Parts: sequence; structure tokens; C-alpha cells
Amino acid sequence: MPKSKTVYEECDVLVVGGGMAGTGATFEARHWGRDLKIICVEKANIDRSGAVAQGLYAINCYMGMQWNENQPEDHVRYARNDLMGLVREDLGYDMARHVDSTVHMFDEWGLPMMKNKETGRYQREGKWQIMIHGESYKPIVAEAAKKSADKIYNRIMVTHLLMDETKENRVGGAVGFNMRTGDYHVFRSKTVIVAAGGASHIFKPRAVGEGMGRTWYAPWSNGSAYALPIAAGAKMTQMENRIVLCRFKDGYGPVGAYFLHLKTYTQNANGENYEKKWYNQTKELVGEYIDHHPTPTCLRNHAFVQEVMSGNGPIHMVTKEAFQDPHLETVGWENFLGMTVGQAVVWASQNIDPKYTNPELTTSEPYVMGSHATCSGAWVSGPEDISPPEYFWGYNRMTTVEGLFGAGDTVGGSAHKFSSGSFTEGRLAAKAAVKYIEEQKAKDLKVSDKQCEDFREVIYKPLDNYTIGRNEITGGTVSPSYISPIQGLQRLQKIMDEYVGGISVNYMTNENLLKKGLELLDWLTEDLENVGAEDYHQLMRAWELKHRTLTSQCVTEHTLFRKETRWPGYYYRGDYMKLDDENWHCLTVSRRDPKTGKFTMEKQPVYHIIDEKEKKQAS
Ligand code: SFD
Ligand code: AMP
Repeated sequence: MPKSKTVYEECDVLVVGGGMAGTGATFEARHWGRDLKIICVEKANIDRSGAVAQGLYAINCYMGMQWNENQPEDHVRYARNDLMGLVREDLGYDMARHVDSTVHMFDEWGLPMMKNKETGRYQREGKWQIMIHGESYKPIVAEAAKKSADKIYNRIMVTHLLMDETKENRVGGAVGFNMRTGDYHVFRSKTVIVAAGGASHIFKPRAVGEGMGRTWYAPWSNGSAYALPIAAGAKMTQMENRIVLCRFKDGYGPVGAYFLHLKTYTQNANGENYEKKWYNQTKELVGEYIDHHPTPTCLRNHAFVQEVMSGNGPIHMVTKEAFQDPHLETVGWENFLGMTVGQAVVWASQNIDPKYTNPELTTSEPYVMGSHATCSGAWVSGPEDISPPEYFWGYNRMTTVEGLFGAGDTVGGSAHKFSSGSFTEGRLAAKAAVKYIEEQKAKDLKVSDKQCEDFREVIYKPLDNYTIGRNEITGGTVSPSYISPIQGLQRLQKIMDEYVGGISVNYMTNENLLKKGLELLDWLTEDLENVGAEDYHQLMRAWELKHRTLTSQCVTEHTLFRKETRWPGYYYRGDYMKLDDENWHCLTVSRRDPKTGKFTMEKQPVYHIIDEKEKKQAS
């Protein structure tokens, strides 16, 4: 155990993760809780942390209600369609009705927004997306959080949630360590908002060896958003809905601006439009969903994957036409320079000028997220005015653990939030957390010193494992008594890849594979008791790995439970290749018992609230 000190804090609102949702939560908590003590704890530094660290080139969720471009109802229909019918419409609607006000604040705070010269409105990239010069997006929203919080703690990784000892199933704070000083940090808090981002690197990435670490979703997104609530016994939903993205090859540059603004299109190696070739086959699998517009993201992936498997790859993005227009050429390059510099570097290094060469596309390894064209995450209460009883238990965005809230990638069921919707959801969660405190729901919390001390021992154990185990090193880094975080990570990725439907099996899995995967994940979990960390940075890697592994177990349990292929192109259940609306037009919900570590699964109804509301109004 290190000789570092323990730092205690007591607060009202504790925000875990200062990314998009976390900065939104910190900002809004101050608006409603003028006299409350608000703390944000961040693994990196909020000025450049999370998925938006490098910047973004678009805000992908903006209604434009002031100009009647879209209404929240339209966005619910869009997300429902894209997710093959299965979303929490109450959460999506609630986010959509508030997201424009968030974007207007970003504008006021100095985020450079592109304007349409003719209309004076925000420049549209697509129906939902507006274009920004967003290299400094993250520092701008971080400033708002910094001005709102009593204190921002950077470089602290939160590893566990504290639980109240007077009332079962009520949160009492969180603990973590500073990866620079090694100090142990205890935050006793009346409410906790988990906003710790999604999970990359749980499935084996395409980029290994020299390219290791290159992924589309931020490589530092390590699934704490899921592991923290799962370990505390919170229910999770749609964890099987991992996302696969069509991306530019090797740099993982996003395609949205290209498809939507540059109007580029894809073709196979022979210059053919391959998507229509797979229409009949896809219809066999999913029925009329293939006729929906826009074509759901997973079904576009499906055609891509099938075409490559049938031997007609690589798939190219046709850029040569659009890039003849100097304006579009600039947009094409700037899109990457402000968001994914690596893609521009890959092109430069491979002599690819998209004006003369159509670049290759690929499908990514799967990621776990709650904010893109996917909706894995915590099962939370919706807003009181629209949520049906199954979706409502008192406080908006509160998980099934009292006082524990979620936002952004943490929250399941509400897809297509992106950066602006995640910030908005953080605001919604914070408003509800303040209400929870005001209504005295956090009274008489007790978190004993013993609980905190016990976690301290658990957290620093990897340092002891290393200190003792290194004496037995037989050569290089090989020791019989501990494994390093990178060894554990690669083992996890191999299990998830081969058994749970990763890239090397073209996203295919089945019951036998999943059961075997669960067994291997159990053994890995056992072995992670012996993970060794040689310094505080490796200690962070060890805890990231543990969080990824718990997230993976949950993903695998969900994938086993849903006996259908709901999202071909994201993953396939080879033993149930068809979409089955009769039995599976529902949300899957899991809970892991913190005492036994066993998961139980249930189905929850999907309510098509928006169109039901309209039907009622019409009748
Ligand atoms: O087009 C702990 N995203 C895009 N959104 C857009 O609106 N427009 C775009 O153009 C987007 N594109 C895009 C996007 C993401 C990436 C990586 C690229 C391109 C290359 C998606 C959004 O970025 C995403 O939806 C939101 O950022 C999600 O917000 P949030 O808050 O749920 O996650 P976060 O921002 O990653 O923040 C998480 C924070 O938590 C910290 N953290 N802190 C303490 N303890 C722990 N244990 C922690 N674990 C994590 C993280 O450090 C981070 O700060 S396009 O391609 O889609
Ligand atoms: P991406 O760059 O792929 O993350 O996508 C950015 C935004 O554009 C998201 O809102 C996507 O859903 C949307 N998008 C990307 N490609 C397409 C497409 N081919 N058709 C419709 N929408 C798309």
C-alpha cells in the first residue's frame, strides 16, 4: 500500500466524469442549487477530456425549433426508426425538447457556429446536424463547468461508488485515486451523477501492434459509466445494442459530413452500388424495416459487411466528384483537422488525395455507447409528465439506485443524443438531483470510515501484486504471480472478439459461443485479482480493465438473453438470424446482484408514446 494521504470531501452533488454530460450536469446543478456544494471529478483534465477531446466538426443533435425545422416528436420517430423500433421514447423526447437551448448557450459561450449565408440560420449538415468550427468545443464547455463547480478534481479516476449504510440501495458518494500523486480520495455525497462516457477497447480493435490504440471512439472511454452502476446493483438496459460504425479505413474518420454535406456515396471494388443488391436478403431477415427512411444505420452496415464477405471489397467512398468543388474539398479536410487529425495523417502517409483517389471505408470493432446510433446504458426514470409507470420512479434520469443519476453515454434507451444531447441530459439529471436533495431524500446518509478504508485496500491492491510478484519475474515482464493490465486487456478483447461477435468473426455469435464467453470472462475476473501495477498510471490501467471486464460481462449476458438478430450489421445471433417482433419488441433489462455477482434478466415494454399521443389527440 502506498504511503499517500487520504483526502476527504463532503458535497451535495458529485459529478463523475467531466465530459459532455458531466460539464452539462455541473453547470445546471449550480443553476438550481445556488447554495449547494457541487464537485466534478475527472479522470483526465476537463479542458481536453472525453470523446470531444480533439474537437468535433458538427453538433449532431439540433432540432431548429425556432425555425420550425424539426420538432422533438420528429426526432423520436427518427431514433426509433434507426434503432429498429426499440428506444425509450420518453427519454428521447425529453432530451429533444431541451437540446436547442443547450446549443444556443454554446453559441453564446463563443463556440464558432457556421451560418447559412442565405438564411442566416445555423448551417445544416443534415436534417439533424449543424456544422461548427469545433476544435475548441471541449475547453469552451469546460469553462462553464469550472465557473459553476465548487471544485473540479482532475486526474482522479473514480473506481467505486459508496453506499449509504442506513437505507438499502441508496448511494452515498464515490471513491477514487489521483493517478499523479497516488492520493486516495473519498467523496461523501448526497447525490452522484455518473457521466463517465462509453466503452472502446472491450472488443479487439482492428488496429493492433503498431496501430494499437487507434479506434473511432476515444480509446480512453473505458466503461466506468457502466461498471460503476452495475457494481452498485443498478439495472441496465439494451447492453447488447453495441455499435459498429462505418468509418474511413485506419484513421476511423467519421463519415457523416461526407454522406450528408458533401453528398458522397459508396461503391464496391467494381464501382457498383452494392446496397440494393442486398435488399431482398435483408428483407428476409428484418421484414419491412428495410423499407424505412432513412435506412437504419445497422442495415447500411449489414450490406457493407455482406458485400465484403462475398468478395467484392474493398468498399470505397466516392470523393472524387465532390472534391472538385473547392469549398467541399476544404470542408472534407477541415472535418478531420478539427475532429480526427489521425485520418488526415493516414491519407497523407498513404498518398491518398481524395480529389483523385476514392478512399477505403471499413466497419469498426464494436463499441458500447448510449449516445450515438445505439442506446446501451443504465435503466433510468423518465420525466414525470410523459413517462408511463414502468419508466417512472420519481426523479428524472435517476437509476434504480436511489440518489444515483446518469447522463450521456451512461443512460440507456435514448439514442442519437450525441454531444449536445449528452450535455442536455446532464442538465436534466442535475436538475432532478437538486430536487432530490431539496425533497430531503438524502437525509441521514451514513458512510462509515470502514467502508472507505475497505475500498482503499481493494483499490491499491494491484500495486502490492506487482511489488511482491516482480520478484518472481522469469524473463521480460513474465511473472507467474501477476498479469499486467495490457495482458489482461488483450485477453479480454480476444474473448469478446471471438465469442461475443467482434470483427474477426464478422460480428457473428450464438448461444454456445456466448456461454463459453461468459465462462472465460468469469475466469478472467478471477485472475484480475492478480493484476499488477508498477505505478499509478498502471493502476489506472488496471482499474480501467476491471471496469471494461464488468461491462463486457453485462454485454454478453444481454446478448445471450435476446434471442433474435434485431440489428444485423451490429451483431448476428447465428442461431436466431431473424428479427422477431412477436417475442422481442421489448427492452432488455439486467441487474447484477452485488453480493453474488449473478445477473438476472427481464423484459420491459417498449411504448410508442409519441404516436399514441397523437392518435389520442386525433380521436
Ligand atoms: O460524427 C472518468 N461524437 C459526436 N457528437 C456530435 O455531436 N458531433 C460529432 O461530430 C460527433 N462525432 C464524433 C463523436 C465522438 C468521437 C470520439 C468522434 C467523433 C471521433 C459523439 C460525442 O462525442 C458523444 O456522444 C459525447 O461526448 C458523449 O458524452 P459523455 O459525457 O457521455 O461522454 P464523454 O464526453 O466521453 O465524457 C466522459 C468523461 O468521463 C471521464 N471518465 N472520470 C472519472 N472517473 C472515471 N472512472 C472516469 N471514466 C471516464 C472521461 O475522462 C470523460 O471526460 S461523429 O463521429 O459521431
Ligand atoms: P457519423 O459521422 O457516421 O458519426 O454520423 C454523423 C451523423 O450523420 C449521425 O447523426 C449519423 O446518424 C448521420 N449519418 C451518417 N451517415 C449517414 C447516412 N449515410 N445517412 C443518413 N445519416 C447518416
